[in-house]
Parts: sequence; structure tokens; C-alpha cells
Amino acid sequence: MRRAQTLAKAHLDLGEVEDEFASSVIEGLSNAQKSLPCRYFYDARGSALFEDITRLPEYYPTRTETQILMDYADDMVGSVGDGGLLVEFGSGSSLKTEILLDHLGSSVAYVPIDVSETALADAKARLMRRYPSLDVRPIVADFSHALTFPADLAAREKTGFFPGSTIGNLAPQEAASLLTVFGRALGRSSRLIIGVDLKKDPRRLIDAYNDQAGITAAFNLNLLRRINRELGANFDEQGFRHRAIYDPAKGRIEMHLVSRHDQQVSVCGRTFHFSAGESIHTENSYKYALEQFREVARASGWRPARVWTDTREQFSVHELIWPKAGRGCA
Ligand code: AVJ
Repeated sequence: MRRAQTLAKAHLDLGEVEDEFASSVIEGLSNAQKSLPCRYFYDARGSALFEDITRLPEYYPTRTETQILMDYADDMVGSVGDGGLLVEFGSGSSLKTEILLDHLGSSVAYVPIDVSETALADAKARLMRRYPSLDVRPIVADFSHALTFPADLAAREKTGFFPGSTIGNLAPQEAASLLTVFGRALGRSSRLIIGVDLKKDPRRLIDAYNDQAGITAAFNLNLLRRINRELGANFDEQGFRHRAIYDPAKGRIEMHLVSRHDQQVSVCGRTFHFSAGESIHTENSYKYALEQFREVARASGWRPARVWTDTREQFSVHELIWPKAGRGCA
């Protein structure tokens, strides 16, 4: 999720993004339990570090999901008819999408949605080479906001795609709200194909976020580097260490940055104090039982349909169906 690089736009975007960035950082660091929003991990270096994470031996989600998509892509999208639309929320480099595109007809259009104009442009160029007859129609947007399709695409049958267990960054109630936003955007009789990481032996979960090579630590600490660079702060990266724990009651991995000693940091002209051992909570990654996720989907207004998993049930891909007409009072 790199930032737009067009000159005129960059000027505008920078103002808005940094405003929002600055205010959420200050707000998070002002809480009793200090926190920072995980969506800011993904600057250029953070995105590259995340790509490295997906290749780590300990980090099973990406390769497991990719295998599930490869094994069942035909089941997942085989029924998408002529004129169907594949809509991806937070498409980034659209790499996993190719697994589905390989099983789609030639009259299908693909709508990648991402905040990064450059990521969208790169993906579109690559996809147009690989799938010359594919109609690629990117939308630059934050997928958590309400969304409208261009008029010529609005009436087409839509299949949403939200892989990677990004949904796990949200608490179940917020996850349900986001799913409702997707449902309303996609509209009547649409489907959603969504990747969800599963509960498993806590040891395996903890190892996935505490890799031997220290890439996840670098990814977590990079947030401080980004705050220094973009907000003129003076975090000492050496003064914090990465910590990832599993909370079985909440069913989530938590990532923190723990202050190694008493210190003060200034951000946007404000001073924040960190005592030795005090943490900044930087990310939640919720893990679900299959039925538990189906329940979240129901609460959001989707009807859970098929589920695909790997044989060890480490990761799941769910098919959800949005109802034909409004439910309840018409
Ligand atoms: C991209 C949100 C799915 O929660 O596993 C990886 C991000 N954080 N290692 C996850 C992440 C630490 C990842 N998601």
C-alpha cells in the first residue's frame, strides 16, 4: 500500500494522509494502554517486510491460503457467469487474484480496490499483459468506506474477494460491520470469498509472529521509523522490542512494542512518557473456529455457504451470500 506518486495528487494526499496519521498516532499514544493502528504498518518498507513475512517458514497463513485457492479455485469461481464482476477489497499487488482469474471466463471484469494508486497501476499493467481480454477497472479507495461502482458496472453480478485474513485485524463486532459495508457495496445476490485464519495450537500461532529471523520484529518496529520520518518524531528504535503473545480468551495474537527503559518521545510537539516495560499495542490478529466465523457472517447480514480448508484445518476460505432482497421489514 504505497502512496500515490503523481505530483499534483501527492500534494493533496500527503496533507490528508498525514493529518489522519498524526491524529491517530497522538490519540493512540494518549490512551492508558498506548496503541497505534496497524493499518500504518504498510509504507514502502513495511509492505516489503510483510512480503518477506509471507515467505517465512513459521508464517503458515499465506502459503496455506494460496494452496487452498489453487486446490478449489474452480469451485470458488466456476459459477461466475459471463459479465460477472470480481471485486477485491484491498487488492495491493493482486497476486492471489491470478489464481482465481485463471479459472474465470474471458468476459469477466476485475475491480481492484486499494488506497495505493501506484499499486493499482502496477497490478493493472501486469494483469493486462497476462490476461489480455480482461477488463481491469481499478478504484482508488479505502475499502472500509462505503463505495459505489461506476454506472456501467453497477448492475453486474458481483463476487467479492477479501483474502489474507485481513478481517482478523478487527474485533468480531467490527469485522461484522465491515462485512455489512461489503454486502451493501456489492448488492443483491452477491457473493464474498473471504480468507480467515483458524484457531490452532497456540505454539504454532506464537511462532508465526515471533520468527527466528526477526522479520516480524523489524515489521513491527518499522512503525516507529515511519512515525519518525513522516511526523518528525524522535523514537529510538533500539529503545523498544517486539513482543507477540496469544490471548486464548480473546482468541487473538497481540503485537506490542515494549519500552526497554524509562524514556520520553516527542511526536508533533507533544511529549509522551514510556516507563520501562510499558507497551504500545500495535496489532490484533483474531483467529476463528469455523463456526465462530460463520456466526460473525450471519450477524453481518451474510448467509454463510461453503467453506474450504487445508487438510490440517490451519486456514479457511469462506463463501458468503448476500440476500436477494432486503430482509425483515421491506
Ligand atoms: C496481513 C493482517 C493478515 O495478522 O497475520 C503478519 C499481518 N502481522 N505478521 C496477520 C501480520 C504480523 C497479518 N495480516
